[in-house]
Amino acid sequence: MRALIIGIGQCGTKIADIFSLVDFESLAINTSRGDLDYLKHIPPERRILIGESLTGGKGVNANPVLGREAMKRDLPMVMKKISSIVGYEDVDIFFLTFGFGGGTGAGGTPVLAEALKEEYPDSLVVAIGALPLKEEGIRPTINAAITIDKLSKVADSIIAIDNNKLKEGDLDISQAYERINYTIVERIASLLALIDVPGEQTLDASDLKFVLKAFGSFATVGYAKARADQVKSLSRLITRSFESEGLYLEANVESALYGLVAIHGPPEVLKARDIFEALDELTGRIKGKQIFRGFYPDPRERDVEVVTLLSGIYESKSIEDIIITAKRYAKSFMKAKAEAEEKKKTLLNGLPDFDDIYPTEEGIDG
Ligand SMILES: Nc1nc2c(ncn2[C@@H]2O[C@H](COP(=O)(O)OP(=O)(O)OP(=O)(O)O)[C@@H](O)[C@H]2O)c(=O)[nH]1
Ligand SMILES: [Mg+2]
Repeated sequence: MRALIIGIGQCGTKIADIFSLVDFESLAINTSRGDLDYLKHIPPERRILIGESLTGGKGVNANPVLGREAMKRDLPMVMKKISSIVGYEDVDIFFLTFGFGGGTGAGGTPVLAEALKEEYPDSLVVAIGALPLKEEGIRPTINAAITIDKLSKVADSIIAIDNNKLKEGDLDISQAYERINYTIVERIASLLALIDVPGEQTLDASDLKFVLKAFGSFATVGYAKARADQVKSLSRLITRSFESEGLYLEANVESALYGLVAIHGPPEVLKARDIFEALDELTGRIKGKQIFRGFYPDPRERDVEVVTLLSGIYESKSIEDIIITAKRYAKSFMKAKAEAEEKKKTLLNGLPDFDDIYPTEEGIDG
């Protein structure tokens, strides 16, 4: 199972940088030279500055039109770099990490996703994006809504992380971002660590790809962990992994089409009856009724860890809030713009040109 992580924009490259720390192949792309310099773990030759001719390396200031243009202009350079990293061994999944609310990530990610799908038709492209905080205002919300629309047409799945879930703790914003970024990496890394490894009943890359190939709908990764000697009910732990406390997205898990559950822990806790009971319940709850499962008994392990991937989700309050707010704003903005244009036309209508007022000077005509 081979994954390549590509971070776009500041939020995305910060997340990719953590992936690099835990030994994933990662690449950072940004319009801001300063933000690229700030990364700690991705080696300098894997940091790509795009749109320099457009922005002078200073970022795009939350303007996705510039972010899109920067990615388009430098796409040949970006694709060449990716091809040199990919080499002769196939990549199963490209994970694109980014913030939905900014300019570089929101504008550039759909352009790159489309190019990757074209160049690597057998690989999956999965977008992992952070949704803006409500307090950030209308612009990030618009950026997010339009980017969701674009990605839903090119990506295989969109794993959206709702930053509004940050507010549930009492951390300051940068600590809170940090926490959410680590959580994203921990979840995806735990999931990928259980693919293609020997076990009782295991998951392989094709299972994971099947689940994530969900026509640009939403996916979410849940997680639960407990000390083995404190697990009273394995069924409860599995259930907890896919309930909202585990997910960072307000979503109706019952609208999911596919699921994948991986359980890792000491053999005496992984009792077949408990596992099947919990998985039966989950299978019954989700619309698609298809759950892939992997059990990994490990005598050295003292913790029980459950990773749950649900995909094909189309009901999410986090997403709906953004789309509805963006549509409402767009409608009133378009109306205000049309009124302004109409007003200008009426106001200026009937003015003469200079020539109607000033007699032609001798010397101009001949
Ligand atoms: N989870 C998380 N969200 C972040 C982080 N940094 C920024 N964001 C969110 O991402 C959005 C801003 O995206 P950025 O990545 O900063 O913007 P960018 O893609 O670099 O684009 P420009 O700065 O406009 O060039 C906002 O909605 C923030 O809430 C982070 O480290 N973690
Ligand atoms: Mg930036």
